This record gives sequence, structure tokens and C-alpha cells, in this order.
Amino acid sequence: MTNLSRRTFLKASATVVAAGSVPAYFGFSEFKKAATEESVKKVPTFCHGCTSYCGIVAHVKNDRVWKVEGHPIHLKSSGRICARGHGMAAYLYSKDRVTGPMKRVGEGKFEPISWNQAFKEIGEKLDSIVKQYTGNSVLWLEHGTHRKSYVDRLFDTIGSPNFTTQYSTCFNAKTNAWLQMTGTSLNGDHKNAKYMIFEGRNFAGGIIPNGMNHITKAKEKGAKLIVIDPRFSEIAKIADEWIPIRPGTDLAFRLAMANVLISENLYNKTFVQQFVDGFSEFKRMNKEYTPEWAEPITGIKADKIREIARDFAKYAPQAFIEPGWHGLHSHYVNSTQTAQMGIILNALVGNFYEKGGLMPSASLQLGHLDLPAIENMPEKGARIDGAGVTGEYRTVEPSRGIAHITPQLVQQGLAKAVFICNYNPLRTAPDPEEQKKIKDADLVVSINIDWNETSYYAADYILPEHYYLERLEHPQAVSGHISHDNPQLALRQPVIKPMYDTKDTLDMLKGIADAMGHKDLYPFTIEQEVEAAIAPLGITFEQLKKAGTLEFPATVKPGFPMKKGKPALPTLTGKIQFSADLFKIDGKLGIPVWVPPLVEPDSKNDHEFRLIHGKQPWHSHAMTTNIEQLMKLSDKYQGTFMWLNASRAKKLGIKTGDTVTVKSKIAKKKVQVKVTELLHPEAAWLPSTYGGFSPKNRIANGVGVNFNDFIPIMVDPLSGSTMAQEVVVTVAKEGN
Ligand SMILES: Nc1nc2c(c(=O)[nH]1)N[C@H]1C(S)=C(S)[C@@H](COP(=O)(O)OP(=O)(O)OC[C@H]3O[C@@H](n4cnc5c(=O)[nH]c(N)nc54)[C@H](O)[C@@H]3O)O[C@H]1N2
Ligand SMILES: Nc1nc2c(c(=O)[nH]1)N[C@H]1C(S)=C(S)[C@@H](COP(=O)(O)OP(=O)(O)OC[C@H]3O[C@@H](n4cnc5c(=O)[nH]c(N)nc54)[C@H](O)[C@@H]3O)O[C@H]1N2
Ligand code: SF4
Ligand SMILES: [Mo]
Repeated sequence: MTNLSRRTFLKASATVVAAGSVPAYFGFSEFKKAATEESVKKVPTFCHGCTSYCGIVAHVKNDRVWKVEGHPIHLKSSGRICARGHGMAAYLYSKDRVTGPMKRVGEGKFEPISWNQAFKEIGEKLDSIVKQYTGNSVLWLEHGTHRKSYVDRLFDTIGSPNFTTQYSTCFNAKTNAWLQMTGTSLNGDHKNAKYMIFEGRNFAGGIIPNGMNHITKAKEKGAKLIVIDPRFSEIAKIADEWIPIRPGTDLAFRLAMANVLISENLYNKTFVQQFVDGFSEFKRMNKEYTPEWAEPITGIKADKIREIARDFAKYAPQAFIEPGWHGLHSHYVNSTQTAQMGIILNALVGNFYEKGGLMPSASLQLGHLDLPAIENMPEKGARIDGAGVTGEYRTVEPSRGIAHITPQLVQQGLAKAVFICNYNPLRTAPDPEEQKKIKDADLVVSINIDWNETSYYAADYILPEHYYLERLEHPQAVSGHISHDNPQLALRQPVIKPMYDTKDTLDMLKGIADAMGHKDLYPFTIEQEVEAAIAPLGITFEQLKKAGTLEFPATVKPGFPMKKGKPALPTLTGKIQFSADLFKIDGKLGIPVWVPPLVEPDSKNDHEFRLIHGKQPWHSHAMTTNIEQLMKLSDKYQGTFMWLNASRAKKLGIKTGDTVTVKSKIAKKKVQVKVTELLHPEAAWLPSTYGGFSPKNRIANGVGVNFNDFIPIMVDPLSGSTMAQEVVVTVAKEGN
């Protein structure tokens, strides 16, 4: 396709589909020649469909992506990707992408604006906000931390401490507990395990493609898999046992497991003596939590709890409770204690740094650019969301912040300028009507790729980033979630030229900083960043580009970290701290004790349920609901339906396919129901993805409902999470 421009080609192919014939004036013979003669290029990069960031290889012909497949060696994909990986690649060609910078001119009305004009207006506005209210009134919200190093330079210049990730809606309780108790984080070594407990964790729904591969390999060698989930999740299908725990009571189950391990002398005494601080206090406080105590709370028979604890000890150290992700770690007032108990149980059986137990991610020392220091750096005040030791939420990690309270910060006049990047709080944070109030800030800039709810309802300016298949990024060390001895480095690189008038976030920040008068704040290119990052590794940019993912010699070995013969975790004692210092508040010892959930459905009221949720294998958060191919799967599998237990549904006269009204204190919505035996009777379960309400996302808009519709903005006092399942709803058949 040498002489035919891509635009002409697209027009041509669209017409072919529409008309079913080939008008000669489109130069079809030329197209056909190019289509048959041009060779397929295979360009490795990595997916952006979820935080697994799987390595992929894009097949490109005529500057068009024809398909993607899993990168053969990437830790997370290892040759396979999921449906979303394919859907995300197809979304490159969606008509709903934002094709150039936009400025709001009214409610739901936007006009194109040039990049230079957008930078000028945003830069001048930001400058006046900083002058009037200080840099502390500026907030950056982002899914992840990938662009943090860029934001840091601007925030150091203006004096803002408010870089915030989406983690308060994801898994803060887990990261907080691991940080406070161990100073690190470890992954299950699934492929070498003999016994795995997946509690509130679903590798086959909250997908890591190669994770499932590791588990099935272990199972082929005889490993046992126990799944503890109020719902028969996708991973429960391959489990030896599914235990439908009463939602919100995992802490009680875990306390009782520890009680069995200690009272029956099954715990690893040598390990505990050497590597644990605070065991005797824990033992004293854990005495009352017998399996008989936990039985009525969890709905799991005392004998079953004993059996699991004994098996766990029997197979240790090739046994673990999967450290988990979202499913247990942002849902309840007791989520942090539940996460603490995950660490404690694993430590009691001594599986830390053991093959088949918990192992660290293989690490890589990357280089970085030696950038000029920021001159006259203003003093930064405390974070406006109160995260961190000097704030209202002293035990919440300040590096992550509390994203979902942004509308309150705007209403209180604390947040005047809000940048929202690769993040859609209006659909993925609690109470969308409240989240809409983010628009009341003096300046709201959305850096996203499509017309998500945040852009449509809240943004003054939409600055579209290049799609992930169109951009280069500084390289990423592959880590987390599944264990791997050899570190890997993955590169995201453009597989085609950008299709529209989009930019990298680095160039957007350059433009805004320049317009504010902070010239040369970013005196580098992404290419230079890549070169600096790989400099210590002895590889070239060309090698990395060609391979996409490179693997390096093993850095991970079993064995607890030691220094001069002493345990050397980055904690106060170098040991695992059962009593976490930061959690020692209000006279408490920082040791997990039973904390009941905040709310309970009334067992005498047939209409009341706890509303719980989970991922669906073919959707990511809210963003894939605008992908046509994936929504076809939703249609096929009744994907938008809310699950109800058969015995409860019967009492209410509800059958599969019926429409019901679901009501919480803040919302009343209609949804169709799937009636099933495979759910705890106390729960109503919603797939977490649907309920799009941006009119410009034509496929997602108006399909299904979302758990966030029903929950008010709340903050878990220890980790700052949303407590998204501390909600009781009533369910009634239409007309009742
Ligand atoms: N398909 C898909 N995969 C994804 C993502 C996605 O959006 N879609 N997102 C990625 C991200 S960012 C994350 S954080 C991970 C999340 O990965 P996971 O944490 O594994 O996924 P979830 O579905 O949120 O939760 C897991 C399970 O917890 C169960 N659960 C709910 N309440 C309770 C409870 O009270 N007790 C117990 N024991 N179980 C409970 C749910 O039924 C669900 O099956 O997935 C990642 N992968
Ligand atoms: N409704 C709902 N809420 C949830 C969850 C859920 O499953 N459903 N899950 C919870 C969890 S575990 C998490 S981690 C969070 C996730 O919360 P979000 O990050 O808000 O979720 P996403 O739906 O992934 O939305 C990200 C937005 O990024 C934009 N985007 C996509 N690709 C790019 C890109 O390449 N560049 C840029 N700049 N933008 C891009 C899209 O416009 C999309 O709207 O949500 C939490 N809350
Ligand atoms: S799990 Fe699926 S969506 Fe997530 S990064 Fe991998 S291929 Fe993409
Ligand atoms: Mo997440």
C-alpha cells in the first residue's frame, strides 16, 4: 500500500462493507495488490486491557493492526491473552475515540481546540490557581503510577503533594497491610505449590492468563486448590473444594485458622521464633477465636475450618493463602485486618521465601536520566485527602491517597484543579451523582482515550493520549502476582503511527508547563528515557524493540533476607511484624481482632441482601463496555444479569430473566436477574462492569447497572478504601 494513504484505505474498506461492491474509483486493484503483496510485520509491545500488562505481538499490515497474540515469553501472558486483550486491540478503530483535544462549551457540548491553545488556556488557568490557592490545591488522579515521574516534576515546581492513584477503589487494604507488616510484598509460587487457598481471588475472572497456566500445571502434579468465595467463581470450577463463605466474614475464618494452627501446635515454631515479631501478643489475643466461635459467623463448619488449617500446615511450606488483589481488599471495614491475617497465616506455616510458598518478584535495577534539580522548590503542605501520618487518615499510604473522595475535596474548596489521567472515577468510584461534582473544580482536565463518563460530565478539557498501540513508553520491569525467578523487561512501543491528533502525556505536560512559564521542565524525550533505563542492563534499544520482552539471569532465590546473620526485612525489627506499628492507634495493639462488618442484611426481611460484585472474564472495570465484540459476549452469556440464590429468589417469586428493582439508601435501579444455586443466600452479586452513562460511548451507554450506583462515598479508616460491599439493598420483583 505504498501510494494509497491510510485514510483513503479506511474509506475504501468501509465502503466495501457498506455497499458490498467495489467501485473502481477507489483504486481497488491498487489496494488488492498492496493487501496481498505487503508483508505482515510482527511488532511486540504490551497490552493495556488491565494491570496484568501482558506482553503481546501485534500483526501489522499496511499500517493497520490485524490481530494481536500473546508474547511467547512474557511472564503474564506466555503466549496467551484473554478476550479483553483482543477487544482492546480492536478498540483502536472505535468511532468513539476522542480524536483531538476538546474544550467544553456547554453541558455535553465540546468543541475542538488546538493543542497550543489548550496548553495556553490550561497553563494560564493552572498558574492563576497556584498563585491564588497554592500548589496544594492541585490534584492528579491516575490509574497506576506510570506517569508519576513526569507529574512529580510539575508538582515539585508548584508544590503539590497530591498525586493519587485509583488504589483506594482497588486493593489498598492489602498493600497497606503488607507495607506495615513486612515492608515488601510477595507472590504465590503457584507452579510449585502443593496446596493453595484462593479466598476472594479469582485468577480466571480477575485474569492473569499465565497465572491460570501455573495453577493448572501444579494441579496436574497433584496440588490441591481450595476456593473460598460466596460465589461459585470461574476459578472455583477447577477447585478441589468451593466453600461459599458468608460475605464479609473472612476475617473470622482466618482468625479461627490461626487458632487451630496455634492450639494444635501445627505452626512452624522455628520460623516464627526467627522471623516473627509480636507472636506472643498475637497468641494471647487469638485464644478466643476457636472454629466453634467462627462457625455461626462464617457459615463454615468448625470441622471444615480445622481440616483446612491442618492441610495448610501439612503441605507447608509448599502451601499458601493467595495474597489476593481486589476481592478481599477494598470491600469492608475489616478488610485491613483480613489482609493482616493473610500475612499472619502464611507466616505461621513458614512459607515466606520458600519455593511453592510465597516468593518475591524478580527485580531489575534500571537506570534513569540525570535531570537538573528543580530550583526554588516550594514547601509542600499535607495532602488534601488526609492520607499520611500528619493527616486525618494517618494510616493510609500517602503514596496512593484516597481517590474516591475527590468530589468532597472539590466541594470543600480544597481541590481547585483536578487532572484525571487514564482513570474514570465517575463510573469506577462510589456514588456517580456525587462524583459528577468533580466538575465544580475551577479546572478539570481529562487525559483519556474515549468519551468516558469523567470526560463527558466533568472535564473542561479533554486531552486524548495516543492509544497504547500508538505510543512509546519508558520500559517496565515485569513483576507482581505470579512468581518468576528471572526478571523481565517489557517495552511498550508504537505498532502503528498515531491515527488521530493525539499526544503522549509527557508532551502534554511539557506544553502545560511551558505555558505556565516553567520552560525546560522536561528537557528529555521518551527515547532518551528508554536509553537511560536500559543502560545498566547491557542491552541496546534495538534489541529491546525487536524482542519486546527480554529476560535476564535469575535474581530470585529461596531464603529469608538476612544481613549480618539477622532478619533484614525493611521493618523496624527486620522481622514480620504481627503487631504493625502504624496500626497501633486508640490504645490498640495493631494486632487483628474480630471486627464485624458495618452493616448486615436483616435475616427476617426476605427482600434484603448484601450487594457484592466481581470481575467478569471478558470485561475490564468499566472501560471495555464500549467494545462491541466484548458486549456481544455479554449478550450471549446474560452478562449484565444480577445473580440471586435460588432459595431466596423463590421466596420473592423471581425467575431468571425477570426484571427487579434494586434499592439502596442512595439509588433505585432496575436490573435483570439470573437465579442460581451457586451463590451464598445472603448476597446479591453484580458483575462489576456495566452501567455506562456517557451518551457518547454509544455501545456502553445505558446497558446494565453498576455496584457503584448503590454505595455512598465511605472511607475505610485504616487503609482508605471504598468499603464497597458495606451496603444492604432491597430487591423486589417489578410491580411488588
Ligand atoms: N477480567 C478482568 N480481569 C481483571 C480485571 C478486570 O477488570 N477484569 N482487573 C484487574 C484488576 S485492576 C484487579 S484489582 C484484579 C482483581 O482480581 P480479583 O480480586 O481476583 O477479582 P474480583 O472479581 O474483584 O474478586 C475476586 C472474588 O472475590 C469474591 N468476593 C466478593 N466478596 C467476597 C467476600 O466477602 N469474601 C470472599 N471470600 N470473596 C468475596 C468475588 O465473588 C470474586 O469472585 O483483576 C485484574 N484482572
Ligand atoms: N464500575 C467498576 N468500578 C470499579 C471496578 C470495576 O470493575 N467496575 N474495579 C475497581 C478496580 S479493581 C480498579 S483497579 C479501578 C479501575 O478504575 P479505572 O481506572 O477508572 O477503570 P477503567 O474502566 O479501566 O477506566 C480507565 C479509563 O482509562 C481510559 N484509558 C484506556 N486506555 C487508555 C490509555 O491508553 N491512556 C489513557 N490516558 N487513558 C486510557 C479509558 O477512557 C477508561 O475510561 O476501578 C475500581 N472500581
Ligand atoms: S489479562 Fe487480558 S486484558 Fe489484561 S493485560 Fe493480559 S491480555 Fe490484556
Ligand atoms: Mo484493581
